[in-house]
Amino acid sequence: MDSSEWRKPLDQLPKESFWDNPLYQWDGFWYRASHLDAAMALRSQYTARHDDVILASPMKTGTTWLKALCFCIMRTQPQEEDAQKIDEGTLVKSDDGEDPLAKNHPAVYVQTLEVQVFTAKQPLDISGMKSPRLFHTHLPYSALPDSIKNSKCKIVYIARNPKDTLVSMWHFFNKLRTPEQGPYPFDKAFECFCKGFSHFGPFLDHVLQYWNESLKAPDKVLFLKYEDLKRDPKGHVKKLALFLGRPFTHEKKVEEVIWRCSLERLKNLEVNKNGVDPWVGMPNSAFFRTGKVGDWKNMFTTEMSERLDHITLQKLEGSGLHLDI
Ligand code: PAP
Repeated sequence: MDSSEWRKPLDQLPKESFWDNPLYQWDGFWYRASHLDAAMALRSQYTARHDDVILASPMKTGTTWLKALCFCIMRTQPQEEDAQKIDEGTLVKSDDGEDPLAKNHPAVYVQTLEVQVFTAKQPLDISGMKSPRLFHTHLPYSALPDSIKNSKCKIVYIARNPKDTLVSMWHFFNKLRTPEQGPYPFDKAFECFCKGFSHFGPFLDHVLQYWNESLKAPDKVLFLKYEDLKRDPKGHVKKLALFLGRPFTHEKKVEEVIWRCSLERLKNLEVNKNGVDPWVGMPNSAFFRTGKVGDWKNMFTTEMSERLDHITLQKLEGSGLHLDI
């Protein structure tokens, strides 16, 4: 058995602090204790189906957007073989015209395996779920269950430039702080991130693992970048649909999916303005902020920017991957 298959008790794992809370290192990555327990349960209990779709991401790189897009594509776009039958009139496409995204946060429809499914108390029974199943995970590629790696199921990954990711993370975790605590000092958050101490970090190792897998198996792992989706949503949403085996045949449909999943629309829906997620008690609104590329310029000093650029370039050197820096 692989030595990384089992983990030692928490008090024997390397420990570091993320914003004054403990993170534990397992097999090269940092986890909160509850995420680590869930990851172990997932590794031992998840059996992939060949038609599962797994979305993967570090934190704050466009997870919610990707969840909405894939959910919308898989709900409204027929699989390739069915599309022809629909055109021929031998199959009736069932689209009730209602948009579930108007009623719930995308996380309700695409659950994160280590947060909502393999929870410490009682894992959900997903064995009876209708195919194709659509899940999400923040776990690094190396920590995924073998059954995901070895089955034919597809993985869609979304990465983002590290500077905007950090700023997005800073705003998000500040929402969990009391007014007395005030925002966590940004320079300390920056240090933490540069050292790789973040949930499921080091960030760049996480990104590189999936990047390398996407090069080895492009039919299995699709690697997307937040900035590319922003720059050319049509091109990338079409690519995504094609990868999922549900290519668009009508331009108008692509535009509709992009609109349904747009930050502007989702952010202003009642459920996302006022709802609270039932799993960790976070307001839904915390997942929708500015979505700006280059928002880091409002927080970074020149020195910070140069230092993180240097770390990024050094880490990605020779990989063929370029992140907007
Ligand atoms: P998660 O990993 O905790 O689920 P995630 O959804 O990846 O969070 O990150 C939220 C970021 O995605 C926010 O970025 P910002 O802080 O820089 O603004 C959020 O605004 C952005 N985001 C959420 N939904 C969308 C969307 N539909 N389109 C574009 N960006 C989005």
